[in-house]
Amino acid sequence: MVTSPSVADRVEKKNKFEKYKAEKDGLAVKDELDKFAEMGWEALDKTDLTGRLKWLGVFHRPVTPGKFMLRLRMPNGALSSHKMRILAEIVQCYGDDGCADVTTRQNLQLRGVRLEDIPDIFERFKQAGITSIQSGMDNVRNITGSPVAGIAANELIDTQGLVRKVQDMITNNGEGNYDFTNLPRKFNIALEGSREDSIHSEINDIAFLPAFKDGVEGGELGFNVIVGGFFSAKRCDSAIPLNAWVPADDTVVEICRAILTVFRDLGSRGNRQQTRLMWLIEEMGLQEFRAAVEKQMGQSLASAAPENAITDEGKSDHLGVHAQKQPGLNYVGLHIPVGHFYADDMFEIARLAEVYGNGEIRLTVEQNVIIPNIPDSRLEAFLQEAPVQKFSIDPSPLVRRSVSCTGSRFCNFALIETKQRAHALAQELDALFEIDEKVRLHWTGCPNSCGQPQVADIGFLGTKTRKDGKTVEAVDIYMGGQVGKHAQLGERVMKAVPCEDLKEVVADLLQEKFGAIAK
Ligand code: SRM
Ligand code: SF4
Repeated sequence: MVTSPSVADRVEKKNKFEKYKAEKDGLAVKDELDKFAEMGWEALDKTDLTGRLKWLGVFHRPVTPGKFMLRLRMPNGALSSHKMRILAEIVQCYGDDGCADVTTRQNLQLRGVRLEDIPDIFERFKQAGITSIQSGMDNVRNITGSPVAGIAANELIDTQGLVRKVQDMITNNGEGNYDFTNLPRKFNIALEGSREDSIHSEINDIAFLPAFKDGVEGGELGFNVIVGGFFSAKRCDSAIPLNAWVPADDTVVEICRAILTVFRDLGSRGNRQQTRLMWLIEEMGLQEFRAAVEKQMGQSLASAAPENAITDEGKSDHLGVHAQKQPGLNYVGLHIPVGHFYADDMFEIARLAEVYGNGEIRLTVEQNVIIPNIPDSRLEAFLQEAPVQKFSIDPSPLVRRSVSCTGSRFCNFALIETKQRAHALAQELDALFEIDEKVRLHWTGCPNSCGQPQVADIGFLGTKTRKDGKTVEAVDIYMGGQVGKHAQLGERVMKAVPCEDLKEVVADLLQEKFGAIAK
């Protein structure tokens, strides 16, 4: 148990989530799944149904009663064609209800799932090495890493092994780990291994950015550690430097373990809006927090290399054909409109990965898919394939850069429909304008900001407003989000714009701020 002078005297009334976690740990429902499947969802204890099952990645969707979303874990957004096919088969069982989404944490969520099938699904997962454990509620979310780790020509550190090790430590190799199933709140970790910050690490609770020790180019490679980034309905913040450099070895796993332990033992469990890591860092002060992490690790940390020194400006979206660092091989990024697809699409992606690549598939935080390891000699044939026409490698500019959270179709927090609207608006505006600038559009259905509107050039955050005496769906508009070397969060520039007026409003913004020219 970690202690700290600055938070020792904290007096707080624990929030209601803490009460139910103390009664029964979320992970405990793992042993009750057969019973739950027999009982049926309507007979379940309400807290098990709406709360604890999320510890296993099983999310009841009140918007579609009796149907569940299954959130997986995909370290680095990597999976095999075999896994993709199993996931497609599961989705296919649910007919019109079955579909899937690539998430903003380069992960997959399956939809339409029935509770009675979960024990069988988990058995299949086990055989295939798929896990959904600890992917929701007060747990560490999917750990993100460059989607082109191990294959990018400009890579500095291949993060795949480390991301996997961090996940295995946190989840006990996918079996579930009671050490980290009762954190004060959700937690995000990201490891970037190239000069390009492809996973916008600054919005994570812990992120690792490549850095040469002491800033000496060509010296020992490791990571600078930044901490405390998060979005929430009441407050959004970029991560701040911990002033720590770690080598690219098991020290990464150990510092994650130490920070999680400090957070678990010292983090506030009072007002739920003030329980993310940043609040603890501020309460303790960065120096005391850093010292607590060192104490927990049993070693002192080296000072950070000059901040962000080797991170590039901006970032690519990985769409299109790219030569890999392995001579003669290419990766190809396919655009999945707002990340939404169906069983048939998933089967096709699995087939393409096997026929043209080596069966590997990667997912991006822009909600797209990458097929790596395609030989030069097979590229032409690959590009002629029907799914590559459907999931274009070079979509129109705004469609290409639209990202969206789930929205009201499946999410009960949503104040607006997002995915269809995001895609339709981008299509309409692409038809009207020539746009040279790379304008990234991010949509999110409520202030939780799952669609990250604050990292976008133009961000849309769902709300409601009154128009002509009626309540209508609307958005607050954010602008100025930057990713990469000069990462900064966008700011709200307009409030409660009715969605029905958006086409004109965004058309003006595109012309005034991004040089769009009417066709
Ligand atoms: Fe999220 C809750 C969807 C990324 C901040 N998020 C939810 C829930 C689970 C709410 C619910 O139970 O319905 C949403 C499930 C809807 C559904 O059916 O899909 C949901 N969040 C998503 C996804 C699927 C959006 C997407 O379409 O891609 C993303 C899943 C990522 C994953 O694979 O694990 C997703 N959520 C994010 C991100 C972005 C990120 O991580 O880069 C954020 C902001 C970053 C952060 O967390 O600091 C985010 N989600 C939240 C929050 C606000 C957290 C807070 O501290 O207040 C909530 C609400 C909560 O936790 O109380 C939330
Ligand atoms: Fe749901 Fe809101 Fe997250 Fe969108 S931002 S998925 S509406 S919780």
